[in-house]
Amino acid sequence: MITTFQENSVSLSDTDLAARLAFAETMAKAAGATALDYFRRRDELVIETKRNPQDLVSEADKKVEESIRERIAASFADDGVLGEEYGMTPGTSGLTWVVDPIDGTSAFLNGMPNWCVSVGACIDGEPVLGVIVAPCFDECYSARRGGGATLNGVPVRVADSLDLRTGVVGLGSNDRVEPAAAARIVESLFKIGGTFVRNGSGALMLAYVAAGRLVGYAEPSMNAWDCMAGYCLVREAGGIVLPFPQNALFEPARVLASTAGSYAELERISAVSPQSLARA
Ligand code: LIP
Repeated sequence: MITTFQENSVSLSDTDLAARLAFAETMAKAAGATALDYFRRRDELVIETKRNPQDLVSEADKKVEESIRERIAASFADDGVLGEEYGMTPGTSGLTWVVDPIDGTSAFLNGMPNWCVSVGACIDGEPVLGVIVAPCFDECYSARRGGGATLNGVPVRVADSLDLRTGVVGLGSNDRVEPAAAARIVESLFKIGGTFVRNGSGALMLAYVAAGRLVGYAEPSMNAWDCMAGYCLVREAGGIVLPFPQNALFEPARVLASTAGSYAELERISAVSPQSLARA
């Protein structure tokens, strides 16, 4: 069955998306190799801070995003691109790539392996492609809408047999969230007998939800480039996600993803008031 996603009077067929997925996998793996080279030379990197001393960026982030943008421009010049380091470049094809060149920058710059290259793509704000490459683990998570999700080419599915008491939840938070609100999420999870991990890469933890390693992921305020690839992966692996605001890819928003069985409870546990957001 040929599925066509109508958007902005431009239709992208299954075949179109499959071609972009193959391109995205090659591109993300090449970007991952570049990032890994920087990772091995990280002591040479000039590190800058953004919003605060925990919000870091280096030449590696910028050069990897530049390499991704060059490849997209060479192959799909009419596509739009939204990247963490260089913002929005509008396109006319109806598809926008949503890219975090190095997600888990803090882990990366502190010499830890839990970082990844996250390449998503949206049509009308809806994720239709997702590739997450974790070079230190030699893992490539990949999905397109309607095509299922894979890890290194092997199909994956969310952990339907687990719940918040038997599985592990990924949590994220940062300076945009009132500390007490973030702590309440942890407290609520512990109170029901759950537990959590936070590895600093929301994209990689969303990939872990798709692969059945985490039962869910929640973060009160996260950027589109951190979550769009992971959202496509989780949906295609049989999970549920909280849709990202379609016309507000520039603004951080609440992110939630899990198995169908745990979604309602994780939504309740991880809810925070609007007053506890946007501190920065
Ligand atoms: C990170 C996100 C993570 C969030 C961190 C940071 P970065 O992205 O993946 O979910 O909690 O504060 O924003 O900055 O490493 O690309």
